[in-house]
Order: sequence, then structure tokens, then C-alpha cells
Amino acid sequence: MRKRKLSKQQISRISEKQQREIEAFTDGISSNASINSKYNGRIISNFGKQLDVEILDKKQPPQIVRCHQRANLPDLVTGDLVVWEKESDETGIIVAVCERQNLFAKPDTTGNRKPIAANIDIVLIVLSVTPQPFMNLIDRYLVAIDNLGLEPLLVFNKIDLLNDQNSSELDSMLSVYETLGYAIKKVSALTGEGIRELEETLLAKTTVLVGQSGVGKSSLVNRLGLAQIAEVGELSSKKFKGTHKTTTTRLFHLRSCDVIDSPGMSEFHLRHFTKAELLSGFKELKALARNCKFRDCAHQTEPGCAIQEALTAGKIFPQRLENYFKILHTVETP
Ligand SMILES: Nc1nc2c(ncn2[C@@H]2O[C@H](COP(=O)(O)OP(=O)(O)OP(=O)(O)O)[C@@H](O)[C@H]2O)c(=O)[nH]1
Ligand SMILES: [Mg+2]
Ligand SMILES: [Zn+2]
Repeated sequence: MRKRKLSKQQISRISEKQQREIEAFTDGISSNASINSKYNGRIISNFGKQLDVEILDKKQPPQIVRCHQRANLPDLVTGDLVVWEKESDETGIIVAVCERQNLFAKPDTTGNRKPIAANIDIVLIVLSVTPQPFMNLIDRYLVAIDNLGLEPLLVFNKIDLLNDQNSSELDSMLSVYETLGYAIKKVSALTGEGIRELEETLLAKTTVLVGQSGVGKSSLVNRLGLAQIAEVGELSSKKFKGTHKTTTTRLFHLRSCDVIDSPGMSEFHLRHFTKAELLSGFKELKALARNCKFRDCAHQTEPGCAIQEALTAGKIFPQRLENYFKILHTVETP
């Protein structure tokens, strides 16, 4: 559907109206279950034109209603808090959205950001034995998470598949991130190993699971939820890659936490990030850059570059610096 162009006056009237709806949300006002009653809700899933919304009002029985949204609202995502009205017993219309605490978005090749989930506490990067993780993708996720102001958590899944052949390469990759101070949990969604510790970390939080297709995001949701609620895919035997089983981002209420399962992402472009935002996501490089002789040091051949000195002295991981420069080449803004 094409969106109408609105005049400034119309926009201001709409935003005043939305503001009143949102105040009703915060006051917990919502009422008789008749047509036109307003309800507080949270987006559970977005199917394009239609969205699943759960009722948040304590007085109402838990229920998920299929809604569409007013054309003047921005694109809504899983986790958004909204105000909606009943249209029929089974359908509704979203009339306002509350300001987001944060928004995790997936940047695509063209530089557009596809919103994935809003109002989240933790972004959990799922890695696995197969398909194997690659550092460049992990580093990109870490930059995006840093820019949201959230602490990343890495989960290494399928540890039941570790053996003498594959463990040393994977261990050395994980030890890079452990040394940098990132939290890593080692788990198996299949056997349940490490799941209880993971659950403790996620307790009472809303967590979005991200990672390549086939690493076991949906399997982790099922293991944490003690039930088969999310659909699990097969790995194609040729490539040991996932087959993009999950196609829609969805929020699940689990035993002790809320988890948002998302479709696999093996590409994650950072074109729209600034150089400063990129450096901020490479925390060991950012800390060193403060000591470079020149404020505008490019960290390549300049004299007194603290990053190059640390590289020569073996104090930083060369792969991380290499990835930083690789991503820097793709960044559009200075
Ligand atoms: N051996 C083993 N297999 C696992 C484990 N976790 C998941 N799998 C298998 O890995 C495959 C992919 O799992 P999914 O949960 O669908 O992966 P996903 O990350 O949700 O994939 P997408 O939805 O495509 O992004 C399935 O065949 C699972 O049975 C594990 O801990 N150990
Ligand atoms: Mg999945
Ligand atoms: Zn420098």
C-alpha cells in the first residue's frame, strides 16, 4: 500500500492524537470489550500487512489478535508496544506506537535497514559447530550491538558435535572473543548442556536471537521453552548450511524469559555506520586509538600510531584489525 502524503498540520494533529493514545497506554486505560475499545498490546510478529498483537492489559484474558496498522504509523516490528482498537472479535487496528527504547535492524546490501525487533535487552549472537562461524560476521554484529548501547552475548551451540578434528580451530576463534572480554556460553540445544546457565543469564529479559541460518536459533527457543514451539530446519548435507527455516521474526514467552527468534542472517552490512561508530564496535582498537599521536590518525602508516605499535608488539589480534579495515572500506560516511 502506498502511503498518503500528509500536510504538516495533519502530521501534528495525528501525533497529538497518538500521544493521547500512548498516555492512555501508560495509564493502563483500556476498557469494555466492545468495538472501539482501546487496548495496550505488544507486537508478537509482523507478516507484512498484518501483525499479531498480544493484549497486555491485566484485566483481559491473554489473547493474540490479527491486526493491521493505520497508514500514518511507521513500520512496526516484533517487540513494539502499541495501542490498538477492536474491529471484530478476531481483528483489530493499531492506532499508536510507544517510543522505542531501541531497535535492532538488519542492514542490507543497499544500505537500507530492515527493522527486526524493538525494545530488547540482549542481542544474542548464536554460533555453532556447523555451519562454522566466521569472524567478519561476528565483528559486524558486535559493531551493531555496541551502537545500540547493549552488551552482546555469544552462544556457541551444538557442542555435542565437537571432536578432535574441528575443536582446535573453533576454540582459537572463540578465545579471541573471550580474551576481548565478551561473554560466551557453550551449549547444546540437542542435549541440553549449558542451557540452565544460559537461562539464568536471560532471566526476565527480552532477548533477540541472531545468527546464520542453521546454527540452531529456533532449536534453542524450543529447548529454553521445553516445547516444540518454533519450527526447526534441516541442514543441507552438501553445504552444512541452514535452509532458512524461520521466515518471520516472532516473540515467544518462555518459562523465565522472552525470546525473539529471527530468520538466519549471513550478511550484515554496515555501510550507513560512521567511522567513529565502527571504531567504537572494535573496543580494543578504540581504546588504543586514544593514544595515537595524531587525532585524525588512519591507523595505517602514520608515525606514533598506537594501533600499529600494538600490532607490531603482538598485543592485538591481527584478524580483528584486518576485519576493521575491510568493513571501513564499505562505510559511506566519513
Ligand atoms: N547436533 C546438534 N544439532 C542441532 C543443535 N541445535 C540445532 N541443531 C540442528 O541444526 C539444524 C538447524 O536448526 P534450527 O534451529 O532450525 O536453526 P536456525 O538457526 O533456527 O535456522 P534458520 O531458521 O534457518 O535461521 C536442525 O537440524 C537442528 O536439529 C545442537 O545443539 N546439536
Ligand atoms: Mg530458525
Ligand atoms: Zn593510529
